[in-house]
Amino acid sequence: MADVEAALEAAGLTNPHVLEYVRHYADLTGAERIEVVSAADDARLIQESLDAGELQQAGEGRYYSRSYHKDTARSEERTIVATSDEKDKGVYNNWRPASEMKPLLHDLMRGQSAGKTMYVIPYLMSPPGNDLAPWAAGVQLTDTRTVVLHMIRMSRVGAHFLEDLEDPSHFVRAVHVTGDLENLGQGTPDDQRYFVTVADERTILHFGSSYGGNALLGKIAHGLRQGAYDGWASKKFLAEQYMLIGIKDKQTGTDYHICGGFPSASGKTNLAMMLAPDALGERYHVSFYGDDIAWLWVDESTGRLMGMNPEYGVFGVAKDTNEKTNPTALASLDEGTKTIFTNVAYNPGTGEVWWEGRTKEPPADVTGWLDWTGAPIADRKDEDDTPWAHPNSRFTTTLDNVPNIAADYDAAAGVPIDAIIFGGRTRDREPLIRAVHDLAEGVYDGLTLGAEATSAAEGKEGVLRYDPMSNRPFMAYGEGDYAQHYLDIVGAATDQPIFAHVNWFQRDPEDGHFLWPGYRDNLRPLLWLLQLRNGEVTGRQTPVGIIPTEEELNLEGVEISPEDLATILTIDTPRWQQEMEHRAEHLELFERMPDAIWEAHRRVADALGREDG
Ligand code: GTP
Ligand code: SPV
Ligand code: MN
Repeated sequence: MADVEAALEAAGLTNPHVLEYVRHYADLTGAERIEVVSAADDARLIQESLDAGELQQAGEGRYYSRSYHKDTARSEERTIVATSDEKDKGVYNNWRPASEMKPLLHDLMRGQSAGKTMYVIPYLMSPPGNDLAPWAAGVQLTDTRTVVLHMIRMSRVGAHFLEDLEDPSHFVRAVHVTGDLENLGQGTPDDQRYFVTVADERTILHFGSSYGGNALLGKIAHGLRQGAYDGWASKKFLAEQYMLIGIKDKQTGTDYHICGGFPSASGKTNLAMMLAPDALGERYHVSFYGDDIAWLWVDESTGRLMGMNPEYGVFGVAKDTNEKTNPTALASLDEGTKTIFTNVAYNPGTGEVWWEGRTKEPPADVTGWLDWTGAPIADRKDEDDTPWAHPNSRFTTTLDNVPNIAADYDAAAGVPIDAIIFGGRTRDREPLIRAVHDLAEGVYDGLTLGAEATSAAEGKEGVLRYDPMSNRPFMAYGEGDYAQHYLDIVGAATDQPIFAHVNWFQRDPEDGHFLWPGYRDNLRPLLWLLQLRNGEVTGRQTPVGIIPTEEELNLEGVEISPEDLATILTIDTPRWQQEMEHRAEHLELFERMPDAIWEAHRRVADALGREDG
């Protein structure tokens, strides 16, 4: 048996509550060795993974990995929030009693680490010293070395984060056991996987995957599900699947901050890494604070709504990342960045990687190229047009590799929030941008976000569904209570942010092309939003918010036809009237939905009704 105490002590981890927790799970899983890791262990662990064949070299200072072919995305069905109070049951959180889930997970994990090392990862999901740091400390246990390497990139890792806690018992206990991936019945009625957050005990128990949000427990499980629950239970904060950016107007010297939620694989990373379009680059600069998670709170001394990114890295979608769409991303995953690629196409002979949309055509010379499953491209039949890379293949890199990282991203204070935006893949109805000044209408708009699901979750791509606040897969407690908590937190701020709904994904009904060029040009509607907030433009009032006039949008250098532009700046009233009926049904699903949200719904529905005149 492993000597837990000696391992922790040698690593300077003396917190007795950590010792008790690690000892418990080392006993339960039967781990043979304990190894406490810190960020400084990265180079050694990389070398060990290379030697063991878990990683391969992808050029100088970059690495390639492949996950088991049935383990390539989050599983929403197998993800559960458990507590001891049935009142926490929502529509989307797959609530189960803690008394049922804990023994079940313990049974699944029992003895699974026999002969293996249990890595102990002390981490912090916030900039050090932040107001919310007391909810940000955690210790992940894992049996998989590449999960450690991902955690080192995605969160701040080191024993000291657990040594200086005000309440030494107040940290998240996050246990990850991979299990025998080849015998877990993924996607069958006999599925053995369980990804459980026991939210009222601040304990995360994930069994049956070594991929992404299923396995890196700081990110989604703590940063979103546990964070959301803690924010509500403490009445102090919101934890949202939001990107967070700064926009500097170099002419006036003003800094703005915008955060916002788009569902998984719908453009947060791309927006956060946005390079201003050439025509606007002299005047504006976009800086990256976060691309996937933001925690929001009100600063007690200034009364302002503040935001920060709890993460330390980027777990980005590879597909369609190229020089034109996202040069910033390419720089952040260049050689020497220690980026880890997962499930892209790989050429072991040359160390090159490739994914759909990296270049227009795949490499012409297929010699040596392997698809994401490891099968040689050269052996493919001519008619085989399956993608070389998995659609949810990703790159993992740290924030300090991101060229537009904000100078103060690591500062304790966080940044004041001027605007909150929602968006998703919506092929019709939703215009380029529509702004909403009223808090309840903004929250209502977020709650009724409808979008196409993506391959970030198993078996869901293209399905149209409501995804409240882009948080559907990460909801931790009842949606009505969530809406009230959101109104309370943002409502307590002295200077209210403006809300907006954006859509980069409207398509031509005939040939399917995207009407808006997107990517770098997405800065334009955001600049309009800030001008609207400043009273510099007035836009055009519609029943569903204020939309820009063509003259107000800075379109210098944009390639778009007049017809396409007119479509994305138009409200299709009959289509919206239909939508309102679906929204009413959607909101009725939730218990304790605040009156203010229903009132907002009725105001919008009435305004649409009046359009018929
Ligand atoms: P998660 O990490 O899963 O939460 O995803 P995300 O929201 O950060 O999505 P990301 O920015 O990685 O984008 C996902 C996909 O959408 C990528 O394939 C992008 O190339 C594509 N995409 C992003 N922005 C745009 C845009 O403005 N227009 C179009 N057409 N595609 C976009
Ligand atoms: C998402 O799916 O929204 C992600 C990727 O950010 S994962 O970490 O796998 O959840
Ligand atoms: Mn995400």
